[in-house]
Amino acid sequence: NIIQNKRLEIASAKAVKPFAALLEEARQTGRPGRSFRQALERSATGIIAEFKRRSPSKGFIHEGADPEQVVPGYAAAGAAACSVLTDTVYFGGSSDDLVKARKRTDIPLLRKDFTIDEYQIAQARIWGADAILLIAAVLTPAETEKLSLFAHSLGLEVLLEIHDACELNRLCPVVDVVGVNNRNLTTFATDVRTSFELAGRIPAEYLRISESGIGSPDTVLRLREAGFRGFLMGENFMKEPDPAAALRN
Ligand code: IGP
Repeated sequence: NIIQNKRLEIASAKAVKPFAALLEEARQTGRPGRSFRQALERSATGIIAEFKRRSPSKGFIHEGADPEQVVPGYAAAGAAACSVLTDTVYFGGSSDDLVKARKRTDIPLLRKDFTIDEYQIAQARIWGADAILLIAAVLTPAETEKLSLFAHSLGLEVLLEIHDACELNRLCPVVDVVGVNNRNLTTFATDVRTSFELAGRIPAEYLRISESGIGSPDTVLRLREAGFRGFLMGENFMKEPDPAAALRN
């Protein structure tokens, strides 16, 4: 499965470059950190536009898309921040996509991957991310806190993703943003009702975002009324020949 594969990927990366060396490099990557949370607070749109070539549920979405064109296009079209998939096996992304996106834009970038190890967080810093994703469903509360603190030590913010009420107990003060994933992880079906149901149960000190299956301005409006300040949208834009134009319009 995805997580087992991640463990193997991390182990082979460590064999090439040990963690200590990577960490040293990450610490020397001098770059003013952009706040993902603040960008959402200050944005008129709250849109987090995602660069995603394919997905396990949909297969190919836009295999040949160019991050150097799409990501700055998203920014120009008003995205508050962008999310870039770096998983290769399931999502067709890579470190290269994030590095290229970083070269072309100044808005905050989220490294979208299945983060289970500090190693990936140091990589994210080197590749130019401002924030990382932690998925409550695959981490213990202790791991969530440990990885969050490590991210902060490198100047990165943390998006914690939950997808049902059972995971509400994972919220810990060290996370910066809480995302409700509308995708059912077993069936892969999306239903924005998940966000409406969980909205009121997430304490107000967390900035809330809604993720997946958002496809219309009307849905964004209703989610905003329910208290969400960010809207993570991928397929809705990436399925178009010109993803940035799809956001612009
Ligand atoms: C975007 P959509 O339905 O707009 O393409 O969804 C994003 O929420 C989705 O890609 C996502 C995801 C994830 C991908 C949410 N959580 C975790 C990989 C890993």
